[in-house]
Amino acid sequence: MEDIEIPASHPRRESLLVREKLIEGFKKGFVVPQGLIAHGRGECFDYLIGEETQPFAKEAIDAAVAAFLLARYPVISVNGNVAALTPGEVVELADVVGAKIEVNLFYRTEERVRKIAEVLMENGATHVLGVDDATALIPELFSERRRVSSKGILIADVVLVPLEDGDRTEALRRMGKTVVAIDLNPLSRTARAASITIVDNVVRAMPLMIKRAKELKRRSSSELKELLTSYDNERILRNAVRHIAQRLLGIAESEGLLIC
Ligand code: PTJ
Repeated sequence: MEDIEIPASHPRRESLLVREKLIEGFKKGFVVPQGLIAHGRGECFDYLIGEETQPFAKEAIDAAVAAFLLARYPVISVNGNVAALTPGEVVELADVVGAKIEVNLFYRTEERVRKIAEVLMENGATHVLGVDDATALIPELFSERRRVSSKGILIADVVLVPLEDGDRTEALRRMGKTVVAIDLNPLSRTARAASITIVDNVVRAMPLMIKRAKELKRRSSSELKELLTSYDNERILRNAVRHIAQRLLGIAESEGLLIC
């Protein structure tokens, strides 16, 4: 397949460049075809959201960063899509908040795990869990995502799961963990099961998390606790759904597509 040149003036240039990163990861064998489909679903929600980080996502980011800064043992879980889209940001965020990085895949093969760990190392990671040590199992979970490191997700108190499936989010919650999800679909089971849901594109949310982590690091732990206790995920999801519905109606009206 030929590589395409995306003109600087193309109105969808940013979105097309993101697609190219996933396609490159797919060609290198660490993004699964299902990951390309999942991204298409994400793009659709991103279009409805307005392709900009909205206030409900900013509020969730602050709560998520507070949870990470207060955590005893935080872990960032990485899959194929995340490795293709934000490998450098995963490493930098882990560094700023003092988190471990663990590869954890839905469509797990040892070859993909190894390739994703390599991508993270190329981006500055010094240690990646989940490669030869995913020997512990998350109870009551039947996908390959149940395999975790006993030095990582198994013992974590706070886990960041960008682009996650609902089953594992629910299983991690049942284990008493604080689960932070990044998911463009506010209605997904993951979005609803997570403790904190950042309804935003991972390519925008991760850099913003890094920026806020650097700023919030200077706050006292009681201020961070206050950010966390005043956070209400149900309210954030309702705001996200309302935003999408109002935006959709607004666009339809301006295009003359609303009959009543
Ligand atoms: O690499 P693996 O084997 O772990 O597989 C990864 C995928 C993503 C294929 C796997 O986890 C999967 O099938 O995911 P789902 O169940 O399709 O869920 C993906 C969710 O992420 C959907 O709710 C999408 O709307 C959302 N999503 C897709 N792209 C993005 C996104 N959310 C944030 N940023 C994105 N760029």
